[in-house]
Amino acid sequence: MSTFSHVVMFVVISIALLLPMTTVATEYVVGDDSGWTTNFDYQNWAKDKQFYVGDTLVFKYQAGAHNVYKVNASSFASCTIPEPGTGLKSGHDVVTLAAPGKKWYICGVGRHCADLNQKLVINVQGWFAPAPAPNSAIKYGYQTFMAIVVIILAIITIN
Ligand SMILES: *[C@@H]1O[C@H](CO)[C@@H](O)[C@H](O)[C@H]1NC(C)=O
Ligand SMILES: [Cu+2]
Repeated sequence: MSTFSHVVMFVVISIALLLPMTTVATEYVVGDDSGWTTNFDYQNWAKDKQFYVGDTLVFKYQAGAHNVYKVNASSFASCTIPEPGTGLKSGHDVVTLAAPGKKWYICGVGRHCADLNQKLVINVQGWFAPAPAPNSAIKYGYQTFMAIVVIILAIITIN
């Protein structure tokens, strides 16, 4: 295998891996125009969305009025924040969904979580997660396509 084909393969693989992050990652403003607030149904907001690794959540609110704590399932159920003061509180908190799986977020102010429903749970899918919903077909198709291209290139360059 020549140095040239090594370089070509490196470039193609790099583009294949980086492109989805830059061009297909989706930014979700939690609650859309309502932002991060009390008495909003975040489960209803999340239910039709497909969250993927690399997507971002933006929690928008008036700084001081709310905050954002990433918690586990049991803390989510009981509305218990971890160490006070460790949450996000800028009023424009951007969270990158770095790993697949369930993610739980609650507001740690007063009883906003316990009494006023200010809590969000989402399920983040990896790029090769099985059975994507129809509206994620483009993202999923791209990854599959690039995986095939990389495999074919690898086979060609090895010979
Ligand atoms: C959930 O988080 C709380 C607070 O950080 C911690 O005390 C608890 O052990 C965790 N529970 C599980 C099941 O990980
Ligand atoms: Cu709040």
